[in-house]
Amino acid sequence: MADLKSTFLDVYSILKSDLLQDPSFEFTHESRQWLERMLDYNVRGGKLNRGLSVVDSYKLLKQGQDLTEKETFLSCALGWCIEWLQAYFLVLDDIMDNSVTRRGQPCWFRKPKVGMIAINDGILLRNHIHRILKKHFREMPYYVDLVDLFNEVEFQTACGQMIDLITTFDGEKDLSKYSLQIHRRIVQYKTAYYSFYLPVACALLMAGENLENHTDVKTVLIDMGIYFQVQIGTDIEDFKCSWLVVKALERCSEEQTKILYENYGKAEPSNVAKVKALYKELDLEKAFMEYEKESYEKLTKLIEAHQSKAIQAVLKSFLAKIYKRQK
Ligand code: GPP
Ligand code: MG
Ligand code: MG
Ligand code: MG
Repeated sequence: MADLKSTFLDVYSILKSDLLQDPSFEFTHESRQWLERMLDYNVRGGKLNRGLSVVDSYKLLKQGQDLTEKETFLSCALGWCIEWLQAYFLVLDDIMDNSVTRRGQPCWFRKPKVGMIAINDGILLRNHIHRILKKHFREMPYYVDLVDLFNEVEFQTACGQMIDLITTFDGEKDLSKYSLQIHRRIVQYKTAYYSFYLPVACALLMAGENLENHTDVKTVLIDMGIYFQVQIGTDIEDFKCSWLVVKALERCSEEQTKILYENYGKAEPSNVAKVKALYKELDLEKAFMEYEKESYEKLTKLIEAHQSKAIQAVLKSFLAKIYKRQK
């Protein structure tokens, strides 16, 4: 594992140096320096889970066969394309959300001398994905499918971001439009496609599969992605449409609904504390544990019904990673 990560990071250095020498642009020392700093801050700085899972998934699809050097390089490069995609989303999302920190550091647009240049950096990060694909995958029979996949997933994520934004900031704060259904749609489009489906879809394409034959795999992964967000989404201060708040709304008495309306989406610790106390009163922890158990059992059944053992192994490795997070 430590070994895979260092291989993965070596591939980053190669991809970065390609981009810094891209023959379609005449770099100056200054522009090359800007780009390198921007990439190291936003792309390399992540946890790399999504990217590494392309390599893991591809290995599992190869059923223990050793990967050739080229296969290792290409699966790492695809993993990095997902990391680039995520960096692009997060750089822009932090501006839209007016966030302060990301991964314990200032958001990129908060850095001195960056500001709104971060918007263009986001656009560049998006373009880099297609520079990388063109350079390393153009000759592959699955090149067109790969380009199409990245475009589809980007489109779905931007639509998810749209419904997140228009639900969360609709002039005034209105909890009455929040429901499990809207919560599900937001997290499905905003994170599940690019975080869960995309890595496996990349590995499937590399293994020569046709994605149209794998809609069942997509369904399972999207469901896992939704569960993953339920697990981590709290966001009381930001007035987010989280699973917890919609579950709370389902269970509230009139009196409790009033407390929720008065305190949800406010930054003051006393308001947040009142919402948390209400969650406790409503026993949301138990509701969550029931939901978790149900979804785990449902997903396990779906996975075990799959005809391919190799694909079962890929899906099970995802399942194991997310269901042990909080334990
Ligand atoms: C992060 O969601 C947003 C995305 C991953 C998608 C952004 C898409 C764009 C087209 C820009 P969040 O704001 O809920 O997460 P965080 O708390 O990490 O900012
Ligand atoms: Mg955000
Ligand atoms: Mg956001
Ligand atoms: Mg958040």
